Amino acid sequence: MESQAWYMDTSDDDQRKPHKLDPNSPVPLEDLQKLGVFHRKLNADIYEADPELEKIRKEQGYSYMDIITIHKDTLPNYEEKLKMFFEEHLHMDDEIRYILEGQAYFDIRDREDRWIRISMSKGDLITLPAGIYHRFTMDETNYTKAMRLFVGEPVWKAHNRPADDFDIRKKYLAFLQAS
Ligand code: KMT
Ligand code: NI
Repeated sequence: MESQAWYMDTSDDDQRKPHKLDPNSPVPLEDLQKLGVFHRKLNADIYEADPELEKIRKEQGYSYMDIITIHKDTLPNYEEKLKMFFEEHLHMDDEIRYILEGQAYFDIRDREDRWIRISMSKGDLITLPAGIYHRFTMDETNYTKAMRLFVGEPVWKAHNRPADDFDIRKKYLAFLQAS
């Protein structure tokens, strides 16, 4: 699969633009995996009855799911929420998102604290590990519909950076050391 992730430039231009370096500096899937980030492709056309998705949900214990449509006409407090999503943060649990329609970007920090941008479009399922610093943005199409998966009762609370004193952050850093 062609790489859908790249190192970002540092320009403060519109967050919805790709922000690729020139020349582009792609990040292979294996490098994402070493950061604990898993990115795979499913068939979103059959998400309502997809045996592959069912299998992943069973194996990973993703008991909870809902669907969020991110568009200015469908998401209450759209601008405010987009601002929150783009604040660098971490969670106490894995963030699992499956893109059903449209597209968007997840940005994650690598071990040298550089931003990697991951392009997500229809069929992409991503798991960001608990404790990783990340953020989310729409791209220039301004529309995405995503499934949110969770182990048990969802906790959406985001802890903005700095959040280095949390055990989950220390645990993630220990994982990086070992991987
Ligand atoms: C988060 O915590 O970063 C998000 O929930 C992103 C938006 S959901 C597609
Ligand atoms: Ni998040």
